[in-house]
Amino acid sequence: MTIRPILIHPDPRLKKAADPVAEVTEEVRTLAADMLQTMYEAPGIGLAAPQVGVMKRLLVMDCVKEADQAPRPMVLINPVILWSSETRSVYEEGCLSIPEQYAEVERPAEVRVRWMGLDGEETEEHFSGLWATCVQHEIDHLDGKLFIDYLKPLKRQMITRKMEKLKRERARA
Ligand code: K2U
Ligand code: ZN
Repeated sequence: MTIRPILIHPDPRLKKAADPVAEVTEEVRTLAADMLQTMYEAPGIGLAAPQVGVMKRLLVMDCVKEADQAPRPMVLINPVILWSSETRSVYEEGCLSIPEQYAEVERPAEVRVRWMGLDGEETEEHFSGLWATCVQHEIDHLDGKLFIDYLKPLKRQMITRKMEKLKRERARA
């Protein structure tokens, strides 16, 4: 397994829609394992393939936060949101591609998602709470959408400028 570098906004690959995964190959399995390792190391609770520069509709997440609970690593391939609740919830979101920037984002509080697992089987699950927020944040990544796209233009521009400065500094280092 390899920790893969996470792309930082602005980057054209973070704004493109990713392509469906046709079949679960050895390469897809390796990607999923690398993404989980990269996510835990960040640390994060979710990660989408475009964030490591791979334009495939694959995301990983593990929103178990209690240290005394067993982790629940999940790999979702070609995920589709089948249903979203009317009720909405607000969460202060962050993003591993937009480090150290946080802002409140409102999303449907519960979603029903269908996806293909690494075993090639279709599965459906109802998510609520932080899992619902996270899976919607990750599926947005597969569609080239970032949480800052939900913010007012001035706030979004401010964050983008900070990331451009960060990238200039990292390039010099
Ligand atoms: O996709 C990503 O960049 C990882 C995101 C996933 C996420 C963002 C907002 C809300 C839920 C999930 C995070 O940066 S992972 C870091 C993190 C950890 C705990 C709570 C919020 C964010
Ligand atoms: Zn993100």
